[in-house]
Amino acid sequence: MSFVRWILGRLILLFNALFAPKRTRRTPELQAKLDQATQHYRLYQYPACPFCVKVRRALRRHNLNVALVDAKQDPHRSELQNQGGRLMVPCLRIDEAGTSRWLYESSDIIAFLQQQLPQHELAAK
Ligand SMILES: N[C@@H](CCC(=O)N[C@@H](CS)C(=O)NCC(=O)O)C(=O)O
Repeated sequence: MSFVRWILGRLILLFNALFAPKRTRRTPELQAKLDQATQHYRLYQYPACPFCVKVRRALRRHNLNVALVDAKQDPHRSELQNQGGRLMVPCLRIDEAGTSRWLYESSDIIAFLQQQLPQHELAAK
């Protein structure tokens, strides 16, 4: 069973690499502004998890530079479990005003990230 899961994981990674979405292009000033906001975010994920791939594809499509951490490795694994409250990926850690917010659910993470985009880009989607 774990072998089948491993094969499926490799297939997901292969298709993801073959059909990678095109990155949104924006001015350096606008990109720098977004990079400033996203430097406070960190995505806890597993490389071959389909829900994580979904979020990583959205990050790429929207050209958002968010640090990725492998939640299988410590200290990330225990941070996610103890501070986030659940060992489930993907989870977006949002560090703001001295506190961390832990956002689970791939669709909610993508919706949150889209809210950070400039209005004109959202209108074009
Ligand atoms: N509905 C969730 C599903 C996420 C999910 O099932 N992730 C798996 C890895 S592929 C997981 O972390 N499972 C552990 C658990 O559910 O406790 C989403 O869309 O993000």
